[in-house]
Amino acid sequence: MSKLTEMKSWKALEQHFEVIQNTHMRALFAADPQRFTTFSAEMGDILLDYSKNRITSESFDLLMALAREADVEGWRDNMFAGEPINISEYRPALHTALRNRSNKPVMVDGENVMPKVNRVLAQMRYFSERVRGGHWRGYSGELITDVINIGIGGSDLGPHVVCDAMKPFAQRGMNVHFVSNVDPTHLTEILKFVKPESCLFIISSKSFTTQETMMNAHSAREWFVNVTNNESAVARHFVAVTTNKEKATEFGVLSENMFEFWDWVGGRYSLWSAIGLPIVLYLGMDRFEEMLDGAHAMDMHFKSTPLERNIPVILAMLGIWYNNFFDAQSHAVISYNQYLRRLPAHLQQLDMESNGKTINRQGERVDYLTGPIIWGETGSNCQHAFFQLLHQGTKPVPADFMIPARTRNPLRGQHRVLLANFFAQTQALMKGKTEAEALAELQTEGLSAEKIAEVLPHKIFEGNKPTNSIMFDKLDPRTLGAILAMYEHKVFVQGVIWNINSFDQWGVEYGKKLAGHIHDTLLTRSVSDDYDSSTNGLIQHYYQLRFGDEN
Ligand code: G6Q
Repeated sequence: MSKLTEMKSWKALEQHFEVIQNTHMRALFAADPQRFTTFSAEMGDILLDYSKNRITSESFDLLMALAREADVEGWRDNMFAGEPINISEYRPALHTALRNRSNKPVMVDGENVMPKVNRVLAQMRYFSERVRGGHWRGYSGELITDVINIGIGGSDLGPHVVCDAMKPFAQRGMNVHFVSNVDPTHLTEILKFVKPESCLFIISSKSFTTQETMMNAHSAREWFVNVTNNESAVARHFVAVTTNKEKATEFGVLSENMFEFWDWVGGRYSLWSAIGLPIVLYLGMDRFEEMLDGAHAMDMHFKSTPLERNIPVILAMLGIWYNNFFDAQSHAVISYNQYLRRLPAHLQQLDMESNGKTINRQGERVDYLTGPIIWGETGSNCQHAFFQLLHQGTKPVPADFMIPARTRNPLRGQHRVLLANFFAQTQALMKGKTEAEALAELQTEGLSAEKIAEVLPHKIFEGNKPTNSIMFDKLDPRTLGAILAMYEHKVFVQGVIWNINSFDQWGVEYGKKLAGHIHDTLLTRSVSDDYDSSTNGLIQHYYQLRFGDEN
């Protein structure tokens, strides 16, 4: 494969960009009344309208040519086939096998992994039915009412976004909590409101060595034993999700209460595995399987739909267009759905941990931009905050807007107002407001000519701000599964184009080691010649604040 910037389609896109950068979407819509039909795609009940993008049919064809030239189809097939595409960790990336509802064999090193995937799913069903049905109780016979997941990063963000989003499907009387931060406040504030007798702790850690998770797990265990004065009840109230059985045993988890997953499941792609256990306890296994079904449907769409109608591919290539040709530094995700308020946090990890890379697959430094900064909030809240920058700021921010057609909570027509805002914002971002339109508006307000001249420049909106609109019927487990899988594949396609490995995370691994030495320094209340003067100055300042003269 030739270098990205030397590809034929890349060069053609560079030339095409010179024309398009001066074209306004208003003109494109005026020229083609069929633009919505031309530039929209569907999968199940998910509609993607990408007509409000700075593209023509020629731009779209060139982007698809780039996807072909970079061999997106070949890489996609290799991923599904279990090839070791995670080249720096020598392993496949097989989150698709976790939701392979067809149950067709998926081979890793000559072994079909589907029997073990199914075995853990069956274990999750059995365990969750016992807990939810009141057969598995706390040591004193109380029903389990509070599931507390202790995990961080991939062992937290995925299940957390799903549990939040699927709240209407939760079992009555069952609460779920997520503890991730090593800041003791996180755990403490949760433990204040629960009783150990009715709590079930899930220690979720692929490695079972992550500092934050292990600190929180040991503190929770200590709290449990202190309050109950019953060490032998730990095994009944602590279960583990991990690839490291040995460490989980050392902690005191019984082997029958361990839920396994495998090194070919990356942390940020793991919510479909046993890491989804809090989801299952909160919603039930049937709902979890519906979510797997939705994700599998998106997998099949991604695997077999021609690139031109393939939703993850389209989203990915539009992202490449803005990232690499318009120099957009970020991408916003705005969901007009309160249940999806944690989606940006999950997508931040998924996207930025996967594609925040500078070195290509051949070990060389890339000379083009890779993964964007992902951010976002729920609408309509953010209209009253950062939308000012989207409308009139100097930075281009392409955005995905997302909304269900129907709400689960009909209240005095409020959802219709939400929809109106959704439509109005994407329309305004596309159209903008011309000087003539702004002038006409001001004139109707009866301002003096002098005042109008003063204020007019501030009332003009350039428009031409690209958005994707994603609409679905109702937010349910199936649709949520499909949406999450859609973003996973989008990120994968972009990684292929940028010729990077989207499945390692050495920056995160580095972070896991960094604090160790400094923690030893803090324990001995010393400073170190190894540190720079800023770090030593800050540490001394901390000692002064914390210990004062006693230091
Ligand atoms: C995800 C990352 C990272 C990881 C956490 C937790 O892809 O690898 O976010 O999930 O650091 O790791 P453990 O599950 O091993 O505790």
